[in-house]
Amino acid sequence: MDEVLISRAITESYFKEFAEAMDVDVAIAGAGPAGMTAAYYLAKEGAKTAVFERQLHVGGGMPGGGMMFNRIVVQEEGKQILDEFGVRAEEYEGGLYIVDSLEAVSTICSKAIKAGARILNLISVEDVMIREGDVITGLVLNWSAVSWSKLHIDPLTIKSKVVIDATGHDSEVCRIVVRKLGPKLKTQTGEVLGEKPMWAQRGEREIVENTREVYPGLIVAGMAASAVFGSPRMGAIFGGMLLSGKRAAEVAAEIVQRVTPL
Ligand code: 48F
Repeated sequence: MDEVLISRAITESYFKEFAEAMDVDVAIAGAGPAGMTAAYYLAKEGAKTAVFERQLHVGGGMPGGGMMFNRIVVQEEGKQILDEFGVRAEEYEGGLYIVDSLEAVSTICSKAIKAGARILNLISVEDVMIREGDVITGLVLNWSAVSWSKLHIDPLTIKSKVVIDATGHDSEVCRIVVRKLGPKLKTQTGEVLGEKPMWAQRGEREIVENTREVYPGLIVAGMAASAVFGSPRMGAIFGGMLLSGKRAAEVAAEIVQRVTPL
């Protein structure tokens, strides 16, 4: 067995995928439940989709369940998406279902990749790329290890027809846009309004309404959508994240159609 052959297999395969991810229909920042669900629905419909995840692990806040108990709760609408993924959900009471968070994360990730989405972990989105009219046309990426170790190393870029900010509570891509391009988001103030205290029912309702194009070429999904539009957090109920991911895929597909020359 040739060790160098093993190394060559890994690097050649990886860089082929990375090169393909450099020009995509949809680039997604964050492989939490919202980002991976969006990636699944987009890839399933044939959109070239890449997800960039800062951490070693995927799933964002999902594997940790509620306060480290690796269970999550979904309501009926969220369960329908889990049914489609083949994730088991056991009826609890009050219209709620209980789900093993590790089964959910691993299955959604697997479904997204098998549908054709590329998920690249240990890569951080550190900026956006723009063109005339300040339209967002891609992402600026660096290895997470570079920022963690504070190395002074320039990033690389990828091009996309639309970007989805699925970075969770920090809504990092939207905050970068406000910092660099001014308070021009489609919110009341043009800025990130900031997440409100816990109110699960309202948070779950508003997250889907908040999943939209917040800046030309930029959609916001999942907890980032709640944070950007100033909606309440909802804790360890995850139906809204799945529904928001699905909605983000629909909005992204419309934008891809709009900007793709016939
Ligand atoms: O935080 P996260 O799980 O966001 P989500 O998909 O789901 C939120 C829930 O987990 C939970 C909740 C439920 O009620 O409130 O918090 O909206 O996943 C976001 C992912 O984005 C990654 C981060 O590591 C996480 O895995 N991320 C954040 N910033 C960046 C990033 C960045 N700049 N570049 C790449 N990945």
